[in-house]
Amino acid sequence: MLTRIDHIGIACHDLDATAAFYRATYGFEVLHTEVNEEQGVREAMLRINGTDDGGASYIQLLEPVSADSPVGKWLARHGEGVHHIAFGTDDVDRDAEAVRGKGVRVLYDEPRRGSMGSRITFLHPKDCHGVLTEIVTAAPPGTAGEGSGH
Ligand code: MC0
Repeated sequence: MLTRIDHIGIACHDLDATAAFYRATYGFEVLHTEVNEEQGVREAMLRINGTDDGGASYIQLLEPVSADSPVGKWLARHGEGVHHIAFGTDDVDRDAEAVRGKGVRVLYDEPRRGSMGSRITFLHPKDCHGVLTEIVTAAPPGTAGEGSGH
């Protein structure tokens, strides 16, 4: 069951400058940074609040590592802005299959590695009224790399 907004992913040209904006404007601090080569991003997670299920909600800043990555292509066409939303669940495998059964294209056969050791999959934006949608199960407490990954 999808129980929370895990994060909102925001595409940006300069991760450090964008993080500085969020810090100076709202007081949001970067909890974690890492490079995810498979996804083609350098990313920063800004924790906004805890949630009822023990999880948390984040702003995720995404800087592409190459022009032909999903975020690089998105930036070239649309410029900076909201790239995707991610719903949190305790079981991404189960919920991805449930969504697939409703005729929505799930982009991965098996969930892949996401931020802070999470397991993630994506739903095709053309099947979701134009919104690239992610489903994510956070790593169990104590197993994720909080702090700077790379
Ligand atoms: C592309 N489209 C989008 C979109 N990206 N629509 C809404 N939101 C987005 N973010 C639309 C394009 O405008 C285009 O529509 C159509 O989809 C095809 O786009 P394309 O540029 O030709 O690209 P494709 O088809 O090669 O790839 C699109 C697809 C890809 C969504 C399949 O971007 C993908 O696999 N995304 C999932 C992975 C990802 O985004 N990783 C980066 C975040 P028109 O109408 O113009 O034809 S990594 C992350 O978030 C992590 C690490 C984490 O959360 O832990």
